[in-house]
Amino acid sequence: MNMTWRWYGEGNDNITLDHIRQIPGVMGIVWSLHDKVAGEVWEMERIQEVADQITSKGFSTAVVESVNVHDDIKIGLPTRDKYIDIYIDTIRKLSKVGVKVICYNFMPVFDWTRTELYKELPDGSNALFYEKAAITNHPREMVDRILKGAGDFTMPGWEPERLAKLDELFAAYADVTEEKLFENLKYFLERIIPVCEEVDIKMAIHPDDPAWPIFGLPRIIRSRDTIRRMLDAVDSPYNGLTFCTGSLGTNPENDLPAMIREFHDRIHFAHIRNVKVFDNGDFIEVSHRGRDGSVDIAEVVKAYHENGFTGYVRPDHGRHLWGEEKNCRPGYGLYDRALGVMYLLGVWDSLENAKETK
Ligand code: CS2
Ligand code: MN
Repeated sequence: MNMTWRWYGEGNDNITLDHIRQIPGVMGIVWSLHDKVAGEVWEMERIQEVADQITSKGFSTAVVESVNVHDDIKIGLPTRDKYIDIYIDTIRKLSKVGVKVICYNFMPVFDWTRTELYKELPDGSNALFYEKAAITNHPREMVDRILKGAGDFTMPGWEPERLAKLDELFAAYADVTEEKLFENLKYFLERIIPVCEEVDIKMAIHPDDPAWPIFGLPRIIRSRDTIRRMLDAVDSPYNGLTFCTGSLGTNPENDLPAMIREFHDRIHFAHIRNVKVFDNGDFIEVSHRGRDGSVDIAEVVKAYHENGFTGYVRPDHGRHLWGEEKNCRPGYGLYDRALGVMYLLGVWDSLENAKETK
């Protein structure tokens, strides 16, 4: 288990690399050029600059999250080849600075979706919340609420410029069924995976969050069967997964430890976090501790351990603690994620110790 931490970059994250250095066990930084919108060229100088900042503090640059996929690729428009060429150019450039895994997603229009960013938990902390009944047929309402709640912080997948054209985007996806979206993903993978094999970068698709279709848009990475289908469609170790327990865990029917046991050799990046799912389908993000939510995090770590997992791991989101919501990006405060790192490493180390004393 190779522990990492998502960092939004100098001047774009109140948490510095020097802070992160003090969290025990963190070896790598999960990074990106966060000002780039999907389809834009990534210049080598910019890539090199961030990679140098990261390595100068002793961290690895091995994981990039995300290189976002342009909507034209997801929709399957004729312009998709141009955007796939740009994607390939980025993959090649990233391979020159030690990148080994690229996390991305194939969700139409929205990346993760929530209805509240600062829902108070019984202990007075607050966290991202999803209220099923609040998802109406009017995505505009939800978008406005989320963007307003985030204040000055930019959030990946929530680019205001792109979402300003919501009606056009929805119209463009009108004919994209689940089947069509899957075909478009396959087309994309068939073009990029040979390059990934050549430059030794593994692609790791992030599951849909939440793990069901919303606003009538198809979602294709949300369960054991949909994941199996995607992995089999392009059967290369370079076509792999970001296994996010927070996203897949929104559907209690997903047996996460069983999925890890089945897919471990294709999981290149593990997002580990807990969610508490209510009977009516609402869910809230909670601490990493298993008993605080619906995901048995210790069992999740055990499933990785059993399979000798050597891939990259990060605590995904955290609650906002001790008033930090005023100066952190929603879900990406310092404290709860740092507690998460310690919980995950605590479980891992105890499993390792038990193995040694056997
Ligand atoms: C992340 C996702 O913050 C998060 O929820 O796990 O936004 C993730 O970065 C993207 O889906 C990957 O493309
Ligand atoms: Mn995730």
